[in-house]
Amino acid sequence: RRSGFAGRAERMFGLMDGFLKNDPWSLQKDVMHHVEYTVARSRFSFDDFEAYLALSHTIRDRLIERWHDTQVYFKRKDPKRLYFLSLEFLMGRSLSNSTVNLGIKDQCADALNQLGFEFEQLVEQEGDAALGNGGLARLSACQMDSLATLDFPAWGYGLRYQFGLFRQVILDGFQHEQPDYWLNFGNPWEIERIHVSYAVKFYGAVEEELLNGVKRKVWIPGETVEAVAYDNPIPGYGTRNTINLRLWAAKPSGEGDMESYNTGDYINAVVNRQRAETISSVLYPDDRSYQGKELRLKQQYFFVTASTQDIIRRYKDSHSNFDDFSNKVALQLNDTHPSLAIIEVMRILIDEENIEWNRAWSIVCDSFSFTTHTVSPEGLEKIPADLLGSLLPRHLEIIYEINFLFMEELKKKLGLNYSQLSQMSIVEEGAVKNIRMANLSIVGCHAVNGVSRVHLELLKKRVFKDFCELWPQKFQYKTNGATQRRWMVVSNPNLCGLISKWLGTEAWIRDVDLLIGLKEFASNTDLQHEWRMVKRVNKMRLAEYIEAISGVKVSVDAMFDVQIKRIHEYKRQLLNLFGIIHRYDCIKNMEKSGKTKVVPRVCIIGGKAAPGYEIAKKIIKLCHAVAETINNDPDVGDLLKLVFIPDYNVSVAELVIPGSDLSQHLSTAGHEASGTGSMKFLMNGCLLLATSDGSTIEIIEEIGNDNMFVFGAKVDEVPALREMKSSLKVPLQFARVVRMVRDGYFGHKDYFESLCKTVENGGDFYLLGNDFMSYLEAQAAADKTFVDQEKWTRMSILSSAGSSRFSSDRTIQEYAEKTWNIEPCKCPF
Ligand code: 4GP
Repeated sequence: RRSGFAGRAERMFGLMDGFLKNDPWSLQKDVMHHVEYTVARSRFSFDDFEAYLALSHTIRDRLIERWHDTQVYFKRKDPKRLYFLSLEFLMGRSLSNSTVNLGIKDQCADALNQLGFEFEQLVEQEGDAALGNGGLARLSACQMDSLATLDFPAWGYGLRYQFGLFRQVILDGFQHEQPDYWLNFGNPWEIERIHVSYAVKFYGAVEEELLNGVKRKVWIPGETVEAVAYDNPIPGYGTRNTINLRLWAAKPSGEGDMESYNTGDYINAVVNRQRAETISSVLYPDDRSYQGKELRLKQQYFFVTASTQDIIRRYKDSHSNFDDFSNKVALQLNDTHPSLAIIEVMRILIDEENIEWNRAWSIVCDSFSFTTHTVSPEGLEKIPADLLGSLLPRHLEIIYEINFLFMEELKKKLGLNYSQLSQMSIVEEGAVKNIRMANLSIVGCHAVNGVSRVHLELLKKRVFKDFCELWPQKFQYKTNGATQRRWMVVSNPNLCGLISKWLGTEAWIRDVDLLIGLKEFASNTDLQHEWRMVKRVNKMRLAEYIEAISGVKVSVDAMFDVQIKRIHEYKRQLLNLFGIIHRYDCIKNMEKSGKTKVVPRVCIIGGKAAPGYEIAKKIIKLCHAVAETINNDPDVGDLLKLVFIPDYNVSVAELVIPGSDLSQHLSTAGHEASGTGSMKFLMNGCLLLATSDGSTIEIIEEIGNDNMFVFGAKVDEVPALREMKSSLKVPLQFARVVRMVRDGYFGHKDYFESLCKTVENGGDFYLLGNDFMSYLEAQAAADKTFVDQEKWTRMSILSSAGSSRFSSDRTIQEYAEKTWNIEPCKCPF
């Protein structure tokens, strides 16, 4: 009956854009409806936040409609689907992005204007969905946008943390962490699916059972909770396709109710059950460091089992056996965080679906692929075997079995080379026995991807050397990308208008290769003039923001020089600060006449430090201490300002990037797997000052060395420099700035001592001293170019023109063809 109705509806509405209309009048009517009946405020009196909620519900209705059409169509066509498993998604705000992708932003703005509201102001009412830490998490969000836009039949799966990444509050220059209550005022962008829920089992024991004469393992759990689905529609741009990001929340399970209540301890029983919710309560705020905590493991398994149960249920809805599983299902692991999915699918196939081991294993290997985001072996996740065995006893057995078979296979190939066998083993023996999640992922996946070309080279040479030699065909790379929809269209509408005007089309928003067309106008004085005007307006907006948050007034004639990213020693915010101190010192010691030649700078730094990362927190404090001195020094005035932007997140980036002239990417070569911030700056015509590292190497190839400021040791040079670092001569300028900090020029002498130590006496692991002079030269070149505004603007236009390779559309297209083997499935109505 349902399909009959669907067929009729399709005939009735087939050529129409669904039930809901998108002209300003219809939108306005729907907004008023939601004010009155959803937000439950009088239509004669509602404020900006209530208007935001009503508008969001209006958009959400349209998203749901498209979502339904897309899912019905996918179901009918039954294409191979991609399931993207990630423990982190940094989605940011949804309102602006959704209206852009639905192509109804102007209509919404009109509708609101007539009601006396400003669209841009309502956008500001929305908090960020910050369910992730940094690069890896924002990459997932960009890739979801590209998957939807390119019409791929994909689903994202993740965890619906009640508290996202902590809010960074700065008190007296020190970082303090506060909880992110992002769900407190409701979230109009999600759809709660009470009926889509799965039981999640923990602890207990494994027993053997005889079923029809066959021995079977049965896991008797000690605790059961429920995973409930929350769907977040992800609209594509210029298509009706709207895909799903399904996030799981933990709820107490209905099972066992009677038993606990009968004990008489009713209150305790209820309270204990409520504890189930803690599983999805908080995001771990560390990137690239793993502590083997039980809660983290619970989160991983919770999200993995709910997702795989859901995926298998969907597969079984239209298939009677597993013969076609790997032709219909691609499972992508975003880093090792979801790698228990390999074991979970194995467990379901052998224990619940009674599939024989070898067949199950080949289904698993054919379906799974994995992307790693790290360059260092220390960054790889390990889980203590004891912990895993107590929480997931059956899974540990399966891991041991997989490892046993893998070791047997290896022995045949490598002989009894025990050192190599132990390196490659999934189980790390030692005082504490650990499960190496990366080794498990490599063994259980048909493809392992790095996130830039040099990243793959490093994996081959260092991190996964033995595995690369064993299975060279498994290892590939897909250079990361960022979506131009959010990072250009949403965050820099003026620049987009200008680009479309000069290209004579908006088609580049879907077909990003068209951006290269800007190249031929790079020297055109009219374009250059308009280009500078757009930048100036964006800088004014940023200057207002800076004044509002810090009280510091900055001049838009100065060069806006930005470094925004997580605070890490390898990202070398400290190098930036040392450069700023050097600049300050030079200005202080300059004659008056010399000062007229100084290019004024506004240095902007933003980023969060992991709560337990002491050195990173000291870097934040140093930034504030230096800013305090510089910004209040009348000798310096507008020649130099330093501002720390607190609580850096996606929306802050959307404001800062379009208003930047120069952006810094300073990682010690060989440490940044890819880097995606640089791509967003590039798209927006900000010049890059960067080391040859990660994806920057490919950016240099694309736009040329002379269109950016490259400095520092190269990837291949770093290991030798590190060996020699205790004998390397530190430049005087470097020694001087470090001494200024050490001697208390910026106060807090004792507090900064350990920070100074990280770069002194041969301890300079990240080679700040080595790269310092080259860094200053690059900075001087940037100053010199900035004075020549024509040249600067030309380089800026060429940066945008050359950015198309760094769109996540390109990344996703490559994954689709080379790793997932999926094809577009475009919803026709
Ligand atoms: C980051 C990498 O550090 C960065 O180079 C890369 O661009 C990004 O992933 C996306 O691939 N890693 C993380 C992490 O964010 O948590 O390991």
